[in-house]
Amino acid sequence: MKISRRSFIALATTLGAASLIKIPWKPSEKQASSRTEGKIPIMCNMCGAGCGVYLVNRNGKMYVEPNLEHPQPGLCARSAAALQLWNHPLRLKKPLKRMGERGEGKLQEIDWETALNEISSKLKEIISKYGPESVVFTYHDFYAWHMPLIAFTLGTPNHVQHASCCHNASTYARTLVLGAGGPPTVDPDYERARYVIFVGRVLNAAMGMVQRLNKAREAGVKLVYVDPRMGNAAMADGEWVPIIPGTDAAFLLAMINVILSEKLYDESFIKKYTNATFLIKPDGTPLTEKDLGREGTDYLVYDIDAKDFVSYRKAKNPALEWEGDASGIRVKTAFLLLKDRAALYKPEDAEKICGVPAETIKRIAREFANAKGVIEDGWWSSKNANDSDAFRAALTLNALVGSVETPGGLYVKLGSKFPASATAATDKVTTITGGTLPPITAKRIDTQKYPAVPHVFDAVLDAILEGKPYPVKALFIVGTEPFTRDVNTEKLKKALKALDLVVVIDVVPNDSVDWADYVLPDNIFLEREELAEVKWTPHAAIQLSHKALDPPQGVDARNGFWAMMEIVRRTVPERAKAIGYTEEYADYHRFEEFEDYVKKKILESLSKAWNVPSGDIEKALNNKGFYIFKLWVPKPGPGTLSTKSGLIEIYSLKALDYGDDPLPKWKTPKYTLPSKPDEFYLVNGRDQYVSAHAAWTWSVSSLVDRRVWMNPKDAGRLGIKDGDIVELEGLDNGFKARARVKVTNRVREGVLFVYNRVGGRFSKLISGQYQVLREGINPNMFTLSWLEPLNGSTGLNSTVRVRRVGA
Ligand SMILES: Nc1nc2c(c(=O)[nH]1)N[C@H]1C(S)=C(S)[C@@H](COP(=O)(O)OP(=O)(O)OC[C@H]3O[C@@H](n4cnc5c(=O)[nH]c(N)nc54)[C@H](O)[C@@H]3O)O[C@H]1N2
Ligand SMILES: Nc1nc2c(c(=O)[nH]1)N[C@H]1C(S)=C(S)[C@@H](COP(=O)(O)OP(=O)(O)OC[C@H]3O[C@@H](n4cnc5c(=O)[nH]c(N)nc54)[C@H](O)[C@@H]3O)O[C@H]1N2
Ligand code: SF4
Ligand SMILES: [Mo]
Repeated sequence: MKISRRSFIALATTLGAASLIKIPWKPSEKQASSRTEGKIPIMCNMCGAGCGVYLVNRNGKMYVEPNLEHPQPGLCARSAAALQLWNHPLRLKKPLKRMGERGEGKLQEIDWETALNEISSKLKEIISKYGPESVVFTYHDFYAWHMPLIAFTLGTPNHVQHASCCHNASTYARTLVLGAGGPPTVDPDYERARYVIFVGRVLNAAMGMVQRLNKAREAGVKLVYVDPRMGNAAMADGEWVPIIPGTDAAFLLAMINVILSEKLYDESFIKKYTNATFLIKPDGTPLTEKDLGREGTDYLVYDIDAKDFVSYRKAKNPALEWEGDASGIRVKTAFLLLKDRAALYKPEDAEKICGVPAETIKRIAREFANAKGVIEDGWWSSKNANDSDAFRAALTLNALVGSVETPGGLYVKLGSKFPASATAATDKVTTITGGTLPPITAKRIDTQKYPAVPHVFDAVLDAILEGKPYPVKALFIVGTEPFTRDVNTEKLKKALKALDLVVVIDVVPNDSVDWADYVLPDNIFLEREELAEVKWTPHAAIQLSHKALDPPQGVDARNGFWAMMEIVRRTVPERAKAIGYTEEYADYHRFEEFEDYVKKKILESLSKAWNVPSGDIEKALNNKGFYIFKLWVPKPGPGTLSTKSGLIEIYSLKALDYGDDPLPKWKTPKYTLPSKPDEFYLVNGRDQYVSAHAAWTWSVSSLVDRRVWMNPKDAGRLGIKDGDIVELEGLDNGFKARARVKVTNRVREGVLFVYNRVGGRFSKLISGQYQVLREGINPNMFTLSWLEPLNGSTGLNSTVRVRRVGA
């Protein structure tokens, strides 16, 4: 009989108490034979970055250390605290079932069989009445790769991630300007960077970024942080530019103004790699060969040498600044249109919007252009529901100074060709297992309302509450926390109340546990194997996170992939069978055979795509935890991009298709702006040790500052002292909450700052010393459903009235 990896490891692990603990521990069978004893390669998941680390066992002590050879080595306080999450006193130990009303947090332990059977019988009922599309899975990093397989096998198109609250604004910008995708697809080449501007971005995650920047530091890189508050990195080195929240686009457009009017741009780069030379008609669309009665549909430019309109692919000397008549059509280059747009943002005018002195804007624009700098392309960008224009302007600036695919500019990541777990085409669904299913006819909910970028959860809430475009009756919340993730808490609560089934899969009691009908305890990343892409590297690489530990004693946690597949199988057995998932896997120990099969299929696909023997890849994954298929090297500029023209589109043709403005502009945020002396912007963000997962660990939880930051001038004016208790009242939703104040110069006047996700927790299951998580505020509770059209990016900043209530 084959000894399962799981049961083998189960013999070896017991409950410990801190991150440095003495416990009997052995690497598993497979691990012991293949690599250095006592060091297991892991993909850290203490935040979504997924860095390479090792779980080390030395002299009976366990700890996490970075895998320095890995293309994305991870080293940060949060990964170091991972073992405290593993043996957390509040870890969910058994499945739970709701006993009271939703929101009451009255839950009772039940066994796995009962939980899975009850959930699936409820699902059967819901599906028979409303169809499988009425079931929605919402999630973040955990099982993100698996989710299409799980959802499509059940028959629903609706797997809706967190992205509208995270990166949809910057992703929309990357799509329009570079034809790229989510945040890891583009990033600065930190190693060679000379001048980096971060807009609302903190060097919070390690991701090898800090190490790479260190090389640039030795060469004298300058770092600029545009942010209403000074994060730890800005305090450590660099220049802090305190800006008024929600005005980044105005600041960046003013930089464009300076660079264009002072001719600081890289003319040959722009001509060669961007569509600045395209001729634009009065209706905003580009002039094509067809417009001139010629054959073909290519976009036209004016060739100075040929003195004629020529396809942009063939022009030898295209004009950048040309305006005139093309067979009776008045045309103007995209570059001139950008100039016209930027003319609306003279530094002196932008200063009035963004609060940054005109002289500072000019200086930074000149420094940036002279150094051929890079502006980071944005990660968490759902701040003011107007942020996509800021990132469009940022990408335009990178293009103007020639910083795309060049040394020290932005890179466009090499894809690893990692296959999808399932793909839904119009004729059928194909899965990684080789199985097929009939097509899913229902359209996903979010993209019907927000067509440009998927994963807009607010559209799911609309469907739950309005039954449109069709009813949603069941929600799976998988490794994500809507209460600290999403906007509009009241709407969220109403929607959760209206559902027929709510299932939460997590490792600790997040707040939505109180609203769940069933809670399923998951494995943490140290307890499961995962094959994944290496995200934060320009190179094409994959990694294997090894299963290193079993859950501590007394914790009956199970792999969420198994739990979801079991629910699917029990609900739609025939569909599960069609993709190769059968009843035998109900035995948890046999499930790893299914996992191994999936892994084998992925490796086969990669081996074929890269023409590398599967065995070579597997050997490297077993020994070092990663495999690099291809290295990125800087070039003089980009190759063919996935934009409509294949060029960097400083004038976005895709935006025209969406009916959007082809050029960036600043728009006023949707929340009520502060206008009285006691009214403030409330902004939030992270720092190095702040994350949802780490906030649960004691070492981080006791470090985190749960106070509201206030500038000394504001505090003095309102008679508020450091440590006083204030009440904040949302200007738009009237929500009230109290917190202590930290008086600090690290936040701009008129702005308050808090860390997100570390305070204002409410689950009844939070007990003992972890009750500190209740202190402070949850900034999401002051927001309404402010969303950008097209991409659904939310506004997680808000505005509040402040009142001192005590010392
Ligand atoms: N430590 C840690 N690291 C993480 C994570 C984590 O939870 N913790 N999560 C990961 C994830 S999912 C993401 S998306 C990334 C996010 O990483 P980042 O994109 O760097 O986001 P934050 O770290 O939240 O920093 C946001 C900054 O924006 C500022 N800000 C707020 N409003 C505005 C505004 O209107 N304009 C400007 N210019 N600035 C503003 C805030 O003050 C804050 O300093 O981090 C990843 N890494
Ligand atoms: N106000 C405000 N709101 C924000 C942000 C902000 O900066 N400010 N940031 C936004 C961004 S960028 C993002 S990405 C989202 C993130 O929002 P979420 O997706 O909610 O955040 P995560 O940090 O990924 O944590 C999610 C949950 O995963 C659980 N968890 C940890 N390990 C495991 C595991 O192994 N398995 C399972 N099943 N669960 C596990 C944690 O207990 C936690 O409840 O929030 C967004 N919302
Ligand atoms: S940044 Fe830190 S917490 Fe996030 S994955 Fe990397 S090592 Fe882990
Ligand atoms: Mo995020």
